[in-house]
Amino acid sequence: MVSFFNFQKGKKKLGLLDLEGALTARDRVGIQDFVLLDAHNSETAFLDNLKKRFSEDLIYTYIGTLLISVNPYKELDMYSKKHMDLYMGVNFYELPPHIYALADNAYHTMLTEANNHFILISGESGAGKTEASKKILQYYAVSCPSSALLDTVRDRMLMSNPVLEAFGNAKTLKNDNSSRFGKYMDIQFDSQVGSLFLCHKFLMVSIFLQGECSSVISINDKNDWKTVRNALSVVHFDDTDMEHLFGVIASVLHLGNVQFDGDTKGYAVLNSNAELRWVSKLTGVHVQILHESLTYKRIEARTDEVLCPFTVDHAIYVRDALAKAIYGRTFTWLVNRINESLENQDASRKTVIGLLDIYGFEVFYVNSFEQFCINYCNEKLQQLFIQLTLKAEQEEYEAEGIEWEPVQFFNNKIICDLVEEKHRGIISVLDEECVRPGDATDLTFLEKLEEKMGNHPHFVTRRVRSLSLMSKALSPLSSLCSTGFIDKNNDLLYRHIKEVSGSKNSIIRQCFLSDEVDSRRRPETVATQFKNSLLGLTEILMAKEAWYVRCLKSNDNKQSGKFDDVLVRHQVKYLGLMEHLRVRRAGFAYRRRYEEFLKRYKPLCPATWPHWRGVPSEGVEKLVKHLGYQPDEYKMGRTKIFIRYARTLFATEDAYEICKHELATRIQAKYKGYR
Ligand code: AOV
Ligand code: MG
Repeated sequence: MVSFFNFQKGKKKLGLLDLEGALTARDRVGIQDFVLLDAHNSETAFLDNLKKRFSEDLIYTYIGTLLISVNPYKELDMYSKKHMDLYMGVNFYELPPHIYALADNAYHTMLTEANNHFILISGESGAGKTEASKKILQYYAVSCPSSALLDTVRDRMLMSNPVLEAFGNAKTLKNDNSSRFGKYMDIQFDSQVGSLFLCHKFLMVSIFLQGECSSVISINDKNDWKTVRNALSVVHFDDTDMEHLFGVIASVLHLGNVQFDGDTKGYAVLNSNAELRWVSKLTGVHVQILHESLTYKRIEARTDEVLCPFTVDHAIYVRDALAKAIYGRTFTWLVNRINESLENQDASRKTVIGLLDIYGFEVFYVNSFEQFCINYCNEKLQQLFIQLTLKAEQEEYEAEGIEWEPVQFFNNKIICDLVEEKHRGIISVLDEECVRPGDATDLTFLEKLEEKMGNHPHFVTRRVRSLSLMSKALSPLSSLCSTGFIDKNNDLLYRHIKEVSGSKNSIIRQCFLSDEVDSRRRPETVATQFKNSLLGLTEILMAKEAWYVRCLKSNDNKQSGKFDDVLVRHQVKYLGLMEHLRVRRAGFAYRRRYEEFLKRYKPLCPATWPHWRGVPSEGVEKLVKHLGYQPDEYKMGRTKIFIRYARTLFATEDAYEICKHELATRIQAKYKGYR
C-alpha cells in the first residue's frame, strides 16, 4: 500500500499526482473518477476526459467502482508482478485506476462479507473483454494464497484458456481473436483464508461462424498449436483423446469439402466419394450411413420407412447442419471435460467470484441470426446492469439513512421484451414459424412480424430487393436481415443423422447418444435454447454482488494511439455510461467510509493529526468543519460521509497534496539535520 510517507517512492513509477504540479496534473491526465467531473451531465466533457487520459496511456477510468477500459492496441507496462503487488489491499482512490484494483476490491469485499460476487465485462466486439478477463484471472492466480495442490488446479485453469480460445474463437471483421462463445466462470475461494479453488462453468450457447480466412497476421498458428497440445495434456488429455479430438475437427473440414451434383430430376448425388471416405474414417461412422444421411430423408409410413431423396440445396443444408452439430457438440464435450478436471471436491467454506466474458455487441453491414442472439444477450445484460446499479444505489442510501431521490433513466426492458416475451416476442414468432406445417420461409416470418408488432416503437420492418430487413430491433444501430433466420433457428438434425451414435470415435459416440434417436420430443430451437441459457445465467448473477468492467474500442482499425471520437461517443451512449454516472451522482458526487476519509485527510486538522482516537464519524465531523465545509455540501450517513459536489472533494484533495508536500519537506529537513 502506498502510505502517507512513502508516496515519493510510488509516485514516479505509477504516475501518482505530481507533487509540484498537484493542482495542474488533473488538467493534463484528466480525472480518474468520472463522479468527480464537474460537468457530469456533458457527454463532451466525458469524452474529453477519456481522450486526455488515453493520450497519456491511462486507459482506465472509474465511475465510482465501475471500471472503464479503452483498448490501447499496444502492450503497456502495467501488468507485471510488481504492479500486482502494488494493488494488493489498496483502496480504489489510492492508486491510478486499474483492472487489478477492481479485482482486488472484489476479492477483499468477498472475504470480508463472506458472500458471492461477479464481475461483468462488457463492450463491443474487439473492445478488450477477453483480455480484461485474462488479466483478472492472472491477478487471482498470482496474488492469492497458494498450496502445492492448488497450484495444479491453477495451472489447469490458466491452461484451459488457450484450449477454449482455439476451439471457440474466430477471426471476424471486428476482431482477429473474437470469442464466439460466452464464458461464465466461477472462481472459487476458500472463504476463510482466501486461497483459490477453481471451477469453470460455461453456460452460454456458442455461436458458429463460417469463415474463409485460414491465416491471420496477428496469430502464430505454429506456436499456438504447441500451446494447445501442451494445454490439453495439462487438462488430462492423453494421446488417444487428442487423436480423437483432432480427428473430429478434421472430419468437419472434410465434410465442408463434400460436394453434390444434381441428377436429371434435380436430386442430390455425391460429386465424389473421396471426401466422404475421409469423414467416415475420422468419425468412425460407416460411409454408407453417412452417404444415405446426406442424400436421403427417411420418412416413416404406416408400416414401413420410405427413403425420400434430397435436392442439392437440401443436401447442402443437411451437410452443414451435421458439420455444425459435430463441432458444437464437441465444443460442449470439451468444456465438460475441462470442468471435470477443475472440479473441486471440498464443498465447504467456498465463496465465488463469477467472471463473465461474452461476445460483445456486433453491428456489421449485414446482421443476421448470430448478431440477433449476440445483441439480445448484450441488451439482457444491460438490463441487469441497470437494475442492479439502481438497486445497489438505493439500498446504500437507505442503509446509510440518506433520503433517496428517484432517477430518470432509459429502461431497456422494452427491448428485451420485444425479443423474449412469451407468445409476442420475436423468438416466439420465429419458433411458431419454424414448427408450422407447410413452407415457412424467411419472408413468411417477416410477414408474421409485421402483423404482430408493426406498431412497436422500437421495431420497424423494411424490404430491400430480396433482403428483408428488420430495423431498430436491438441496439439503435442494429438492423437485422431476416434471411437465414428460419434455417439457423431450426437447426434440427434429421433423425437418421443421429445414427452416427454408433461411431467408433469415442467423442462422437459421447456427443450423439443413441437414446436421442428414439426421442419423440421436438428439440428446442436454437433461439429458445439461447434464451433459456441466458435467463439461467441472469438468475445466477442476480444472486451475487456485481462489479463492472466496461470496455471501449478506441478505433476500428486496431491502431495504437488512435482515439476515434465518433466511435467512442457511440459506445459511451449505448453502454449507458452517462446514465450510470447520473445514477452515481444522483445526489452526492462522492462517498467514503469514515475510517478511510479520516486516514487520508487527518493531517489537515490539528484535532485529528497525528491520531484521532474517538469515534470515526466525530473525527470526520471535526475535520470537515475545520476545512469549512458548508452544511449543504455534505451529509453524514451511518458509516460514510456523502459529499455533494466534486469541487468540495477537489479542494480537500488539493489541500492534502500541499500538506503532504510540506510534511515531506519538513521530514527531509529534519533528517538532514540529524546527519
Ligand atoms: P473482445 O473480447 O472484447 O472482443 P479482445 O479482448 O479479444 O476483445 O481484444 C481484442 C484485441 O485488442 C486483443 O487481441 C489485443 O490485441 C487488443 N487489446 C485488448 N485489450 C488490451 C490491453 N489491455 N492492452 C493491450 N492490447 C489490448 V469479441 O471476443 O470479438 O466481443 O466476440
Ligand atoms: Mg472476447
